[in-house]
Parts: sequence; structure tokens; C-alpha cells
Amino acid sequence: MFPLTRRQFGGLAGAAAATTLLPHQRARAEEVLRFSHIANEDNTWHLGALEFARLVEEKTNGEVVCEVYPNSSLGTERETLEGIPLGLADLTITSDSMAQWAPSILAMSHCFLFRDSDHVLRFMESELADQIKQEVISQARLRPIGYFLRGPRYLTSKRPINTIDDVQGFKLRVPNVPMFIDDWSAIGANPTPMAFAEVFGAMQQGVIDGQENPFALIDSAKFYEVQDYVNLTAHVRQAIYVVIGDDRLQAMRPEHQDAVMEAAAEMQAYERDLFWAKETELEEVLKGHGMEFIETELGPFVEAVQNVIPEKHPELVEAVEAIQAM
Ligand code: 2Q2
Repeated sequence: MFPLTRRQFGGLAGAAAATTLLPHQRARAEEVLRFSHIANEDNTWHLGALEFARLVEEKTNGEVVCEVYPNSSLGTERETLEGIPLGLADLTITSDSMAQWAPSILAMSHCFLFRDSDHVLRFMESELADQIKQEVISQARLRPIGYFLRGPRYLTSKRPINTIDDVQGFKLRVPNVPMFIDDWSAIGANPTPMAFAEVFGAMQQGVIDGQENPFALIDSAKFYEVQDYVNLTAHVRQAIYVVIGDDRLQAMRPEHQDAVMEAAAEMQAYERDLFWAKETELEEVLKGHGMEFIETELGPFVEAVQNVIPEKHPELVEAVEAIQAM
């Protein structure tokens, strides 16, 4: 997009944003890693990131430390991705937003592709996912070191979406990922890419009609304050990677690299338990915040996206078929 200066990149960072290190921690450290993500302090992504920071410090006797910046406080997802090669951040939580470097990752974002969480997990452990990971490493110079399972994405709105007719022309914020734009255009909505940090304000001001995300982000970002309905679309099921700048990782001492990889594996398991505990209660939590749940009639939505892959992404036909067969 545009080159970022250090000042612009850190521009949003409030003093209280990061888990800042104590002076003695910084003084002893050989490496200070910066972990930037879009969720807030209540989200399990953040708790996972904090656990990673704790583990990496413990495993290296404080030689490697990690500062965690939640809430896009070090930059939006895109700014972080562009900032990692410049040394402005080191780790983040991301997936299909890397499509500009690794186009095959887009297969993960197609609506109604994955049937359930087990299907997503089978894919994440598959050879196809390994190939995608290799593409990410070689093209984006980002190394996935773990991943978080996510709940299904649901459309939120200020009026109920019962049928596909209700979503025609709906001004829908989507992440800046081509597959979301193509699928939702085929459905008849009016998808607009926007950074996550801007979504709350855009809904509050009525610039957009709604957004779509898993329960966890709907809750932690407090979207229930500006949206009334959770429409049970479950249109995208995914996992999301924790990535580290590969050049930064390769420049570390081998024992530090090992510590990073071990800490990441432990973080993944730690977050997974928190995720499941939370996910099972989130429907009630959101209802408690006044959101109403709508059983949207999904058949026509599924029908509408049938031709998106062959027509807009013929290069993904094979990957999508392989995923369907998993
Ligand atoms: O709505 C968002 O911004 C997130 O839930 C996105 O799915 C996420 O950040 C992806 O863009 C990851 O590449």
C-alpha cells in the first residue's frame, strides 16, 4: 500500500497498550520481539500471545522477551504485515490477509466450504495446508509457528436477515480479502473492505450496515453495542496462523529459535482449551448483551456462491475440491 514510517506505524500505540517490559527485563534481553494483533485484552488470542511471551522468556532465561500489543495498537493487520519486513513488528495473528503474497491461502476463505471444526482441523494438518504454509514462508517471508481454531463467522446487523432478500445491497464490512468480496458480491450484498479497528465506529455512524465475524470477536470488540442481530450464517470456518517474520527468526541463535517454536506449540494448545471453554458460552453471553439470534435460511446463500471459484478463482478449483474431499 504505502511505506510506513516508524512514527506512523506506532502512531496508535497508547502508553497502556502493550504489555510493556520491566526495565530489568529489557536490559537482560538479547532479543525483544513485538507481537501485534487486532483483538482486545479479553480475547483468547491475546491470552495466547501473553502465554507465548511468558514461555519464550522462561525458556531462554530472559534472553528473548516479547511485548504484546493488542487492539491494533501497533498497527492494523495490514500495517503489521507490511511492517514486519521493516522490523516494526515481529509476530502477528493472520491468515487470508496474506493472499497478496500467497494466493492459494484464499481457498480457506470460501463460504460454506468447511463443514465443521473437525473438517477445518483435518485441513490444517493436511499436506495441502503444508503447501500453503510453504508458499507463505517463501513469498511473504512470514513463518506460521502455530494456529488458533476459530468459531464460524456470523453476519451481524441492525435488522434481522431472514432470507437472502434481506441482504441485497447490505453495506457489509469485510476484511481486505478478495474471496470475501467475491462471495458476498455473488450473494448480492455490497461488501466493503475495512480494517478491523475501524469497524465499530463505522457501524456506530451507519457508514456500514454490519459486519461478519466469529462470536469471539463480536463479543470482545463489543459489537453488541451497535448491532442487534446475530444471523446464524456460519458462512466461513477457519483457523488463523500465528506468524513470525522469517528473516528475524532465522537471524536468532538456534537455541532461541527452538524456544520460539516450543513456546508457539504450547501457546497453541493453551489457547485451544481457552477457545473451547469460551466458545461454548458465547451464544448466551451475546444474548445477555441483548443480541437476538436469527435462523437465516441458508440454501440460497450456498447456491449463490457455487460459481465463484470456477468463475473468479479457477486457479483454486483443485484446492477447493481437495478440501471438500477431506
Ligand atoms: O474481521 C477481521 O478482520 C478478522 O476476523 C479477519 O478474519 C482476520 O483478521 C483475517 O483478515 C486474517 O487474515
